[in-house]
Amino acid sequence: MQQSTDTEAELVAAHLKYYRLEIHLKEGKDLAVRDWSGSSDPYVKFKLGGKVVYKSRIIYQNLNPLWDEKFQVPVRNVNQTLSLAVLDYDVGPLADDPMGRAKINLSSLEANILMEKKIELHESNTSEYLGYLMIDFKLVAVSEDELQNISSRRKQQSTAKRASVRASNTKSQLWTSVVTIVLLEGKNLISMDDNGLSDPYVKFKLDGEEVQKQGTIGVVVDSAEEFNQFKKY
Ligand SMILES: [Ca+2]
Ligand SMILES: [Ca+2]
Repeated sequence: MQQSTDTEAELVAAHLKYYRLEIHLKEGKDLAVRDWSGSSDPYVKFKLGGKVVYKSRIIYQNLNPLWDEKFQVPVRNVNQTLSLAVLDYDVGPLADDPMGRAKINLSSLEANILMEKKIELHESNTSEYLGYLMIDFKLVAVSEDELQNISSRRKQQSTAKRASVRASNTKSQLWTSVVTIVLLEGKNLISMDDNGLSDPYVKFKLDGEEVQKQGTIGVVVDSAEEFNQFKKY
């Protein structure tokens, strides 16, 4: 009887040789200042096997951000390191400022038990205190089928996310491309007509395409001297 139970347990163990890593990114504390404002816009990037497996949302202007984000990562091999980096989101072409990183050896996590961890952040080129993150981890043994399911669910989610990011980018393009131009005045323009004056107008082009043609406008002349100069043309 005992022997048959052992065999069953062995069968189950052999069947469940993969894992799903449940991660609950809770919060950050005492994070580093990376903006002129005296604060930062932190987000966390998780990598497994050199691939980014999750990016948290950005919490603007906050050194004690509350993320409260949960996600799952399929794990084929438990002898891997999960690395995470906290970054300060900045507008512009330059890379976001590093705010500290950390590594978690997956084999150090006990399977099927919720591990609440305080992750101290560090950066190799500085001894500056960078604060810490509070993260819960749970490594759950799963079958290959379950692992496949998690992978395909994640793919669907990231496709949906990309589509919604694309949609919101289109929306923001419509709005960020509105430029208000106030045409104030022209000075010292050239006379082109027989009467020594001109009937000036201004064309605006964007990417070679005419977007607005201003009709005849009045030329502002501030002084008699300027008017005389104007007449000389
Ligand atoms: Ca910055
Ligand atoms: Ca920033």
